[in-house]
Amino acid sequence: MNIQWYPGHMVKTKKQISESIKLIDVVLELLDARVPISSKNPDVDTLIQNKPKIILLNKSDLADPNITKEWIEYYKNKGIIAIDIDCISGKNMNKIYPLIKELLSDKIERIQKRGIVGRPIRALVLGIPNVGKSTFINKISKKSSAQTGDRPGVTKNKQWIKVNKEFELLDTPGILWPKFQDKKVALHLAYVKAIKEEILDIVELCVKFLEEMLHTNPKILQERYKVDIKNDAYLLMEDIGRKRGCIVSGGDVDLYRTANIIFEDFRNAKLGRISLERPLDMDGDETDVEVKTN
Ligand SMILES: Nc1nc2c(ncn2[C@@H]2O[C@H](COP(=O)(O)OP(=O)(O)O)[C@@H](O)[C@H]2O)c(=O)[nH]1
Ligand SMILES: [Mg+2]
Repeated sequence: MNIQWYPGHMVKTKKQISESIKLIDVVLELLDARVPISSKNPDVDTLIQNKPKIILLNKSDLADPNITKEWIEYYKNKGIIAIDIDCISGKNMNKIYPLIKELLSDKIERIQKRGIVGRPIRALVLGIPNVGKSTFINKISKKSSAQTGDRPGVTKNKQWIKVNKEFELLDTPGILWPKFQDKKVALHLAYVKAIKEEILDIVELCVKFLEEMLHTNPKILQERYKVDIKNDAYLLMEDIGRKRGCIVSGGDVDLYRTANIIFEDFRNAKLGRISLERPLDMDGDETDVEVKTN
């Protein structure tokens, strides 16, 4: 199975991001809390140069909360601020601006000393496709529009979205393509649907997913699908399909339907809150996205 991206997009998007970087004070890097290694674009830190950054571990509602804690601790030890959020419920959304203020306290003080008033802090949201950039921007701005909407005389600049009177977001987030250093990164991104399924063989993908689950979380499969655990992921998938009534005429298992059911379950946390990557899977430093293969 070969998964490829289109490098043409990357050149354009990198240029856009470099141009946006000049306008902003802080970068909000969205990662998928279930796959913080794979959902990180390794070029981010070069692209953003020395701009302060906060990592937002999004979709934390789908991730294992204990592993998310490990990640926050991991970043903290590296001097990087990270926070778990969930753009559906809005969890921790109100902590973001206070964190930014803390991170930029020196800069804010400098600006104030120069007597400049009303200069908002401006942020850029960055992340790979499907990590939740649009949902994040909608959520954080909607929440605050109620607070700021009744203030007259606020000139609206289309390019910026007001979060509060001191804080704005660039309305077009930076889309970064993930980088596939190894096959596991590509697979993890496909499992969380960061890669379009049309370019993948979903049955083959599901066999891989079950192999990984057999390795890390076999009980979950047993409990959810009431199947006996066996080492052969393909046979296991057939069992799951049979249990779920995914049978075509002639009695064969409809593996395509089975794969769809299993991925739906995983992506909606019906298999529980599962994180596929932990800090101890990290090889090297934060900018290195290699995932250790089993
Ligand atoms: N469960 C869950 N789903 C989320 C969260 N944030 C975004 N999503 C979903 O992820 C999908 C992609 O989100 P979108 O904002 O379009 O991603 P973008 O491509 O980065 O702009 C959508 O179906 C969102 O509803 C979250 O925190 N939790
Ligand atoms: Mg979007």
